[in-house]
Amino acid sequence: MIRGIQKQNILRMATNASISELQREKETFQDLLPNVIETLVKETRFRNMPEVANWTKEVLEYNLQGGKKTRGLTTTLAYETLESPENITEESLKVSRVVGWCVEMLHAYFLVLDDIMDSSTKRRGVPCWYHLPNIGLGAINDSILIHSAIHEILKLYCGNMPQYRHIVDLFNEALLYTSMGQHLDFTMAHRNKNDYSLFTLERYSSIVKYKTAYYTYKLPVCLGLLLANKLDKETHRKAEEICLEIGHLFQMQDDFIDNFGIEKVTGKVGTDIQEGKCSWLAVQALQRCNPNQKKVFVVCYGSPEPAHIDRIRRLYEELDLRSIYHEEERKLYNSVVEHVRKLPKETSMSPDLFLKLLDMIYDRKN
Ligand code: DMA
Ligand code: MG
Ligand code: MG
Ligand code: MG
Repeated sequence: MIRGIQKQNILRMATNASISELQREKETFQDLLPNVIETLVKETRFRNMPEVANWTKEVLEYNLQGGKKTRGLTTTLAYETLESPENITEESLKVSRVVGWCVEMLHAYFLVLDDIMDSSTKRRGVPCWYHLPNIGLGAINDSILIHSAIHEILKLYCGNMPQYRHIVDLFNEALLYTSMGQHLDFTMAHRNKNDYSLFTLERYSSIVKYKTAYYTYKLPVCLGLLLANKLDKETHRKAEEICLEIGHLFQMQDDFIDNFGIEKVTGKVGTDIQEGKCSWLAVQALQRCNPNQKKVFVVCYGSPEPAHIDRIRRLYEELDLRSIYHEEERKLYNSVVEHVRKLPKETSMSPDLFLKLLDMIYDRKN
């Protein structure tokens, strides 16, 4: 008993220590942003057109504000954990943070477009970029400016590294897979509203693998490997496997939060029900509906009517999807931990990195 309590306290202390470490890293990471943006404006090809450079600065400042910074922090954390200690310097850490900001920019690029596609109104507590009265469809080109900023920055900071080509390839892979996932996500939501036969777990898994897991976890973790000059294919393959599992968990949480989250905490307003998304909640509901509930689902899902949206929310409560979610979240967490523990010793992957990534998101509310 006493041993049990001690063990719990030690665990809690360890978690607290890494939480404050993470908080400190988040501040250091955040402090670097003005420097990255200034460099972009003054030292890349953006300087050829100061007017547009200054506009891009505004676009970046608005669309990079707030948020959890999961992807940027994962990049630095992966680098720090995977690099040999004797190679870690203030300069190498800074480069990993800059690359982390490039991942955050890729995220911002997708979000600007995603909010248009999902008819969202709020993001990180402020209006979506396209929703601002002076922006509108100009947001489409602004997203291209954000994307171009990534490659200008990468060239400036990493252009001379032997791994540069691999780094660019990894960003391109993330772009391809995410756009494939976003296509699936969008077309699944804009299909015949009487036929939900395609809303299966298999389909769900492939949507979230492509639209979220690659760019949210595989990209930053493998960037950490590349920055640490670890190019071994088998190591990258193993890392990808685990990253895709964590990414699946991450998007399942996002889908839960879309309906069950609190706007003040999430900073956004869910639209999955009215948009008719093939979300985790929709797939679970369809698996559990009786014939009457199925009729309700077919009539109300994907409709903008407030009464229809309310009815689906009630259906989710009737089906007890909250408890089913918490159980599933725990199950997925445990299965990733299990997988991580089985990592072969000879790869340079650190189980510790993945456990930290899992703890960063477990039971998240935003
Ligand atoms: C997120 O899906 C995927 C990308 C590529 C941004 P989502 O639309 O569920 O995200 P959010 O809930 O943040 O709008
Ligand atoms: Mg979306
Ligand atoms: Mg969205
Ligand atoms: Mg969502």
